[in-house]
Parts: sequence; structure tokens; C-alpha cells
Amino acid sequence: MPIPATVALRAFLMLATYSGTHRHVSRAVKSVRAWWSGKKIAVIGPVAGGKDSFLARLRGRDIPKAHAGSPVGEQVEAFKVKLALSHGQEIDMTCKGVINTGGEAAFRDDPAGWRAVCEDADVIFYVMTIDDLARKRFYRGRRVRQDLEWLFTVLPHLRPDVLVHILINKIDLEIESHTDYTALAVELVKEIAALDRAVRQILHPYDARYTGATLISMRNKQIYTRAIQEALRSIYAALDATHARQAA
Ligand SMILES: Nc1nc2c(ncn2[C@@H]2O[C@H](COP(=O)(O)OP(=O)(O)OP(=O)(O)O)[C@@H](O)[C@H]2O)c(=O)[nH]1
Ligand SMILES: [Mg+2]
Repeated sequence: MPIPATVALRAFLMLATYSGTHRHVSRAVKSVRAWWSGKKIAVIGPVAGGKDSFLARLRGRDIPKAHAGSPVGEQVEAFKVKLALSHGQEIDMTCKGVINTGGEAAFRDDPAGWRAVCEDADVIFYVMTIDDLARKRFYRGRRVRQDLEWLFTVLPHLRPDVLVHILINKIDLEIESHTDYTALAVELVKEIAALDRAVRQILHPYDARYTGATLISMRNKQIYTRAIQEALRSIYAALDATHARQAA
């Protein structure tokens, strides 16, 4: 039986705080809003990770209950995203030209597949799962690593300022199957640190494009809402750091 939403949210906030994915960014909310307003996003990641679910959440819809594998090159109709940040401020983002594609490795390698999804994108969201993290699929020869290696090869052909953010989805399942959240958090800190190291190493010399990994649940709306706010802020913070580096 799923645990109550409020318990799940509390557990999540604790996990996110421990694991450092819940970063505090003291940026002026106004400029965060301005930056996000005209951005193109791309959503990629392995099969059944939650790409459709993420696009559904962004559009304010329910997530698909059962997994129906997506084909290659499904055009998503333009949609507006409204996201409440703290202080009652909202992000108004219009997503145009988003293409949805399934997670099969063959779709990744198809020029009309992930490559087309990522074309002209300002931000690429790589959606993996907590299971991918726990099973260390970012190790050599495994799926997440292969995806990141693919990303490394296409990055030179994408927008020169594109940012990459990882969403670690289905954290609700991990919360449900644990009672000792402190122990879980300690484990997650280690795993996310290892993931971060692997991503930076694989993407080098483009590693500054990586804006971090955020724990999320597309299924649990409260967790989704908190997590996506943090993810957007982390992305914005990384952008700011890049500008500061370029100016220096
Ligand atoms: N428990 C849990 N299930 C989720 C979550 N997000 C998505 N799912 C489920 O995972 C399954 C796959 O989700 P999709 O969003 O269709 O996955 P996808 O990445 O689009 O899959 P492909 O298009 O085949 O690559 C669905 O049954 C969803 O209900 C989550 O946060 N928690
Ligand atoms: Mg899909």
C-alpha cells in the first residue's frame, strides 16, 4: 500500500536535503523567470524511466498509469508551463518544438531519434530512475553510461550553451520500501556523488554543462512540484556560474 502523500513528501525533503540535490539558490527570482520564459527543452532517457510522465506533469496532466513505449519522433503540441517558485512568483515557460521519443538504445542512435529531440535544445533533461542509480548503471558498459557517452559525442553538434540536467525518477518507490530514511539518505549521498563524478568525467571537457541530478517522482505530485522547482533553480544557478566564469 502506498504511504500517505504527506509522509512521502517529508521523507523526500529529508532525502533531498541530505543528498544535496535540494540546493539553495539565492538568485533573484525575477531573473530566473526571465531566463526560463523562452527555453526549449529536450527529454531523453532509458525505456520506462518516465519521459512521458514528465511531459504530462509539465502540461498539468495525469501521468500514464501503464507504460506504453513511445515511438520515434512524436511531435508534442506547444504548451505553457506555469510553475510556482517561492515568494508567490511564477515561472511562465512556453515549450515549443518538443519531440517525444522512446528510450530504446536503437532510438537513441537513430538520427531521427534522440539527436532530433536534442537539436536546438537549451536544456536537456536526462530521466533515469532510482533503480538505475542503485544498480549503478552509470558504470562502464551499462545503459546510463552508454547514454552519457552518446551525449558526449553529440554535444559538439548541439547548441554551444546547452545545459544537461539529470532527473532521478521514481523516488516514491524507494521511500515506500524503506523506513530508515537516514540510512537511505546516507546511501543516496554516496550514490549521487558517484554519479556526479562519472557524469563529469564522461562529459569532459563539456562537464560544465552538467547542472546536477535531482531526485524526483512524477507519480507523487507534491514531490514532483518540490523537485522540479529545485531542478529549475539548479539549472539557472549553473547558467549563472558559467557566465561568471566566462566574464572572469
Ligand atoms: N512509481 C512510479 N512510477 C512512475 C513514475 N513515473 C512514471 N512511472 C510509471 O512508469 C511507467 C513508464 O512511464 P513513461 O512516462 O511512459 O516512461 P517513458 O520514459 O516515456 O518510456 P518510453 O517511451 O518507453 O521510453 C508508467 O507506468 C508510469 O506510470 C514515478 O515517479 N513513480
Ligand atoms: Mg515515452
